[in-house]
Amino acid sequence: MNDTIAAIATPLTPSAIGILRLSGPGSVEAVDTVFTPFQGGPMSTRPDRALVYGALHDRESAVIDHCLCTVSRAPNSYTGEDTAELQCHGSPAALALGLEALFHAGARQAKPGEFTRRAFLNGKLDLTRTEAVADLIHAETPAAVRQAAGQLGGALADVVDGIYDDLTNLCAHFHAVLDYPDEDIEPFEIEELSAALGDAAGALDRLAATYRRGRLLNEGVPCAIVGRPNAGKSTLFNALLGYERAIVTDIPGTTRDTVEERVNFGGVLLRLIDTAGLRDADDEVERLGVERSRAAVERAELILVVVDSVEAENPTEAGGRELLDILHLVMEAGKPWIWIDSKCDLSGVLGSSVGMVGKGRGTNPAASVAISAVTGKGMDKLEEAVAALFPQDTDIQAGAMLTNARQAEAANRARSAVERGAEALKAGLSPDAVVADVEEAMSALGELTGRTVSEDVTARIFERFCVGK
Ligand SMILES: Nc1nc2c(ncn2[C@@H]2O[C@H](COP(=O)(O)OP(=O)(O)OP(=O)(O)O)[C@@H](O)[C@H]2O)c(=O)[nH]1
Ligand SMILES: [Mg+2]
Repeated sequence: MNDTIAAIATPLTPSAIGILRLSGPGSVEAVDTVFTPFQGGPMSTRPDRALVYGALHDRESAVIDHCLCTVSRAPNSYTGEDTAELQCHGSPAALALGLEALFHAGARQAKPGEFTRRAFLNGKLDLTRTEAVADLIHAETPAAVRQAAGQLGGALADVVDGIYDDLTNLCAHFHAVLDYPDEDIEPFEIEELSAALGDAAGALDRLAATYRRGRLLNEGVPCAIVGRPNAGKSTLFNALLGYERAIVTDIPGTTRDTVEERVNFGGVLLRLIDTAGLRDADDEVERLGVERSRAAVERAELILVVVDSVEAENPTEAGGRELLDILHLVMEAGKPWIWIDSKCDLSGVLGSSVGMVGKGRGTNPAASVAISAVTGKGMDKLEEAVAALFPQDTDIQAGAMLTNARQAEAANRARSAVERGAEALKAGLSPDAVVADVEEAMSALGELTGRTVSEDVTARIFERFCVGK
């Protein structure tokens, strides 16, 4: 970690501002080589965090920009090392020249996430906070931003550390009793111990339960649009995206393959999946498409069932049968679903036709709305229905949710270990056995925050970062 890294920290596209960033012991010296303040002495004579105006030059000393420079010295910086930043005009070509000049002055190209990795290794951020940095950069909805910002502020680390501290106390008392039998230390009452383990298990349960919501918030809700051929699925898909992504024709069987796109709808990040119309297809390509539609329903967390309201006015027997098959499939998936009467500009339906197939058969839809994807009528009702299914105001504090598989796995492992400890205690096993379980739970929680974590796990975490962060 003793070398100096540099990177362009902003996107490489012409923009108002572009930032060159440095971290490592040679940072200040490197900016002194490439940057000359218009007034006063070099950056090495300037205090931390002062913004200094001057000229940036390339390795041949030709001026390439007028920019601002600031330095923050160890340990009071993002990475905990000496750092410097050059705030230039956002010209990709000028930034590239500036970066090259910094390399010439002794820095090397930073790897993705290397600044934040150094911050973690120097104890500036625990692992939940470093993950929050990546989450914040990738957040696509206001709710995801608030969650990531809360986590960056330590909300998740506080919950985990709270449980960790309780378990530490428990272990410490145990060891005191076991290791110093002659001292006059009050032995643990079994009930007291069992209550403490119960509290920890309850807290870990609540923590583990936040994962579903946290995951959907960060990754988006997989949302399958299904229905019979020609029902208007692709038209709805395009209307939700706001552009003509999927092909729409009046020929049944237009969509052959599933198409997936992300969109923020009603504050909910949806991973919309347009599917091939579900029917008994003779054609091999369509049949494969229908299989994919079924698979999409199985992995969806929200299903939009599109029913052609024009057709529903003159239902055919075959059409009714196909619709029932679709409803069976949807109910088997056991996920929330919304009944959508499409093309209401043509049929004039105002309410919904749910009655037609018998409401109450299996699971009811969470909502039913009549829409016209062409005129936009009813789309606001659909938005409300989706927002109501994934409410943003929950009693979980912003940032105190588990949002990725790594965190959830560690929390579950901690929970199982605590439960095992509680069982062992009930079964009358020796305190040593209980302590071993509690220590295992602590080690799992330590992985969550990064107190105890292996090198390859951290490497995987930082792979998600961009260069310059
Ligand atoms: N007037 C009107 N026409 C619509 C509406 N939605 C869809 N259509 C028409 O219905 C036809 C079928 O629409 P698609 O969106 O391709 O239907 P689909 O469900 O994707 O069909 P497949 O891909 O074949 O399964 C097209 O001619 C659309 O223009 C609507 O809200 N109003
Ligand atoms: Mg289609």
